[in-house]
Parts: sequence; C-alpha cells; structure tokens
Amino acid sequence: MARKMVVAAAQLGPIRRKELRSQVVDRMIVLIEQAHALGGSFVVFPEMALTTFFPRWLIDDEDEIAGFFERELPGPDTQPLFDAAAGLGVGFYLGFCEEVVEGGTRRRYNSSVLVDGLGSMIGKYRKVHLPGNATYDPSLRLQHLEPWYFEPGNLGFPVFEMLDARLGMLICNDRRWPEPYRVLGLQGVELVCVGFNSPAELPDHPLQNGLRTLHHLAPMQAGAYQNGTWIIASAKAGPEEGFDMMGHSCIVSPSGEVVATSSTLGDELVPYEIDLDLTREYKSFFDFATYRRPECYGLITERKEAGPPIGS
Ligand code: CDT
Repeated sequence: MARKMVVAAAQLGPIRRKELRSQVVDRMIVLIEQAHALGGSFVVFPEMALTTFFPRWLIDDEDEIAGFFERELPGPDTQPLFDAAAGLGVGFYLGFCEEVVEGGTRRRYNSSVLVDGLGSMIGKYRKVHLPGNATYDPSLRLQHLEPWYFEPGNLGFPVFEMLDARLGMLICNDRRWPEPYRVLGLQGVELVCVGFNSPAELPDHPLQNGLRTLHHLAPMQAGAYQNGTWIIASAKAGPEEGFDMMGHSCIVSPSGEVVATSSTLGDELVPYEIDLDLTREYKSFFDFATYRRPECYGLITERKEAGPPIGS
C-alpha cells in the first residue's frame, strides 16, 4: 500500500533588510495556497524564512538585531501564516531565528519547526553546524557571522512523527555533512526537510566557484540514498541586498535522484508527489541491521579531525 502525497519546496526570493514580517508572511501564504490548489499537504520554507540573511553583516544596532528574532511562534506577525495553513490543511517546515530564555540566560538559535496540517507545532530543531566566523574578519571578501549571532543547536537531530511518516530537520550548512543524515537515518527518518541560504559564489574560495550546485546536491543525493529517505530542500534565492544567493530548491528521492528542481530565483513552489514507501526499498536494500559495523566506526564520535597532513 503506497503512502503517496504531494509535497513542495516553497522557495522564497530575496527579502529586504527592512521588509516587514507581514509582507513576507503574505508571500508565504500565496505559496501555501498554491500548494493546496495542487493537492499538496506539506511545504518546506527556507532557513531564516521570515527575514533577510542578516549574518552577512556585523550589525551593532541591538534593536535591529532583536527585530530579526522571534520570541514566540506563532506570534502576532506569524499567526496569519499558521491560520492560513491550518485553514487549508497544509503542514509546513519553517526556518526562523529563535530567542529564548533558558536557565535565566537569553539564548539565540538558528531554528526550524514542523507544523502539522491542523496548525499544531510537532517539533523543533536548532542548527548544529554554524558556518562562518564569530568575529568580523577584514581579510574576507564575504562575511558570514552565524557564530556571532547564534549558539550551536542543543537539541541533537530528533525525528518526529507527522504525515504518517518520520520527519527530520536540517538547516543549510548541516546538509553538507554526512553525520546528520546518518543520525536521522538511525531513527528511521523517511523525509528530511532542509531550508538554506547559500551564496551563489564563494569569493574567498575561488576554486569552488562553478561547483556550487554540485556541492549543494551531491551530499543530499548521497544522504538520501545511503539512508533511504526523501529530502525536500528549499532556498532563499536571488539577489538579496546586493548578495547573490543560489536557488536550486529541490526534492531528492531515496534513490538519490533529484526529481524536482526550482527554475527561478524568486518565490516559487516546487511540487512533487512522493511515495513514502519508496524509502523501504532502499532501507531494506542496505539492511542496516545485518550489515552495519558500528564497532568499526568509533572514530566518528571520538575524533573531530585527522590532524596535520603528511609533511606539514
Ligand atoms: N546559511 C548557511 O549555512 N550557509 C552556508 C554558507 C557558508 S559560506 C561561509 C552554506 O553551507 O551554504
């Protein structure tokens, strides 16, 4: 018996630094309505879907910084999104900037949530792999200051039951690392949701330019195949405040194939009918219970890196 459903990446084009939440939410509601019109039951919005990608700047105005963070979700500005989605029975993944008080201390995370088709919050994830620098580095042509604004996520890589399936969440840079997929895979994940904000070019790493799409897709294709899971990845794309962001929102099958891709750098729905039961073909093909050898993988959790290369 197939578990088929229409899902979509809900890509967003650029968001201006001064854009109001209500303007962004209106754009997101249009995408939810489009998904519903196509029979869709779930969409994935990008990382930091409610704001511009502000970690590209070292901002010293604390009021402006605070304005990028959500202290409640849904809050007054985001309630219309939750209401519209629940009214149409469409669930969603939403990337946002989270501010909480934990143990009497204010903490800020780059986070995402899963919301079901009734508007209920099913789960939360906080980005583990925060790329870039914790301080402004004048030698760099492109600043990326996530460690300045956020603490590393402290929730691990949880899996949640929703859509009659097991869902996991990653955020942008997480998708480039093998470990998150495996940790989700070992919890039986069937659908991984990824929101991202990725520069179209890396001026400080010119050898990688021209390979940006490959380096976006290859880890997800491997992660999907090696763990027998669907992946939906959604970009904040296009020229945002003078910085070009890559698109290529996509849906990846448990076969490792990219089965749907965005074609613009603006707000765009990328729908596809997935069959969650296809995960079983690949999970049973690998037959992890029989063939995995955890006793040989100890270095994965014991070591962070290989040490200096030969001859250095
Ligand atoms: N948002 C995010 O994680 N972006 C990173 C860019 C890193 S460039 C310093 C990415 O992996 O796409």
